[in-house]
Amino acid sequence: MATERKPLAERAAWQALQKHHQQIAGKHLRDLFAADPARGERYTAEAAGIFLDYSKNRIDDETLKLLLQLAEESGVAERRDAMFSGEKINITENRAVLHVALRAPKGEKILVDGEDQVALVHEVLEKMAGFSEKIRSGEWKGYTGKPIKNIVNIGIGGSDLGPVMAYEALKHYTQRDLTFRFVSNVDGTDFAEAVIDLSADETLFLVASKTFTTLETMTNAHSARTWALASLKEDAAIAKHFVAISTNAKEVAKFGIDTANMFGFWDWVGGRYSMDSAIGLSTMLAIGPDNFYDLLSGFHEMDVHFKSTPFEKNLPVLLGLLTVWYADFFNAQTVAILPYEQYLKRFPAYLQQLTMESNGKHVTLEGATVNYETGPIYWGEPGTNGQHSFYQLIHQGTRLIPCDFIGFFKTLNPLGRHHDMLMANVFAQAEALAFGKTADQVKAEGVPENLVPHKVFEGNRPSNVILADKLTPALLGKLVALYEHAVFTQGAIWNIDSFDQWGVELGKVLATRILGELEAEKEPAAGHDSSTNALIQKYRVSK
Ligand code: G6Q
Repeated sequence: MATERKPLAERAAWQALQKHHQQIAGKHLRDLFAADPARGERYTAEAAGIFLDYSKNRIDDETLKLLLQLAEESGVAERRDAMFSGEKINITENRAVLHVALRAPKGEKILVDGEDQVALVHEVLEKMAGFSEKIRSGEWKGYTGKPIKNIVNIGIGGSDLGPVMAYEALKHYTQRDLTFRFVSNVDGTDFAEAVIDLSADETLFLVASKTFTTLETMTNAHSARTWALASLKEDAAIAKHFVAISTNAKEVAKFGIDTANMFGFWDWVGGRYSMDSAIGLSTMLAIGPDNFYDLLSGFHEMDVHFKSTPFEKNLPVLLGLLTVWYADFFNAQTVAILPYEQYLKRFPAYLQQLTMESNGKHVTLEGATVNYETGPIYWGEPGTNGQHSFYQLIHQGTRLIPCDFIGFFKTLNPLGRHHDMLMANVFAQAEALAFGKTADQVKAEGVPENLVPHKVFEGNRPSNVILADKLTPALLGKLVALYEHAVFTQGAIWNIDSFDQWGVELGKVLATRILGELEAEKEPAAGHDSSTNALIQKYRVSK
């Protein structure tokens, strides 16, 4: 698929965007709206039940034309098609990137090395569904004959963030007599607090690890086994209280989990793209197989939209291009994700991994150092809480922070006027950021002269407003896929490998040597820099 392309900064559209930026940077959203009364309706797009208003961005028709031309010159469509057809586009790991196969309907075919992956996906889904039914109905009994009441997912990174986020997001749909806990950190407190009020004979551990070698997860899994055996006594109990989610059957068996109780996935599922694979077993246990299938169908609907819709109406492409616009031309360093939906409280944290692990790269696919900015920092909190903390800086600070507001027409918990109030805040915040308040407006309110500068809001701060009917399993799938493909679009333009994570791999090996030094009986040789040596020494004498 690799067509020779000019380096990004030499592409015609890129250079035209640089010139165009100089003109538009001086324009205020107030003027752009005044000049085009239909702007608020024109700069919108809708697909799969998700409505995107991107009119409050610092763009005009020329910007859009050039950004779309950039996508074209960068081969976004070709790269997308290569992904969907199972090509090994994760070149540094020589792997296909096929999370889209995880939600492809039964009967569709996607081949990798000649083998249809969709059929494999559905085999695992059916196994997960059978298992979930048994746990949810109480048919599956623990070692002492009691049904399972508590489910503890042990995993980290991609094997934790998706499951946690989905559990919180879909809590409304969960079976409430099951308790879910998630243990990720190697800090013993995480495990200790997760099981403090659980009894082992009613608890099931899901050990979720693609590699089954991750230090944190394996340490927690071993502690879980010790904890469970302290009351269940017999090794034979493990089979009733532990299942594995992994690609590594050998290590699973070594740990002592019967591989009949293993739910598999494949090397083409990246950790941060795995919440809809077997890694989502906790989600399926919580919401049930039917809802899980709905989640997958939502993902798939967005995949189809991304694959088949012209770019000017393509939600992930538009979202991705706008991020490139601010990151590379306005030098914006961050993007704020602001869901006005309490159930989405972990969504910003989830997106942090998806976006930053994918596009936090400094070399191109060919290994050349980039001469442009790549992935921005993603962060956020649910509204309205954020309004009472960090929004101040977004409104009146010196930095440009593009925001994504996410809201719903309907709430899952109707309560008096709460939902209208919540949504009034979405619209008001986006409006205030865009239009601000001039000195004249402030003066007209009778504000004393000396306070006027403090009460002026410059405005011209961009945002997207993303709206949908209500938060359902399908909607969550659409929303996640929307961002997955926006990240893909960015990565394709930046010409980076969005699917490797060498920075994470580094972390996995770094601590091992020092751990030995912290635990050694004999004083270790001072083999590090003077700071690290002194820190190790201080810890050894103080622990
Ligand atoms: C995700 C990363 C990383 C990974 C964790 C857990 O894309 O690769 O976050 O998910 O390091 O890895 P295991 O699932 O192999 O334990």
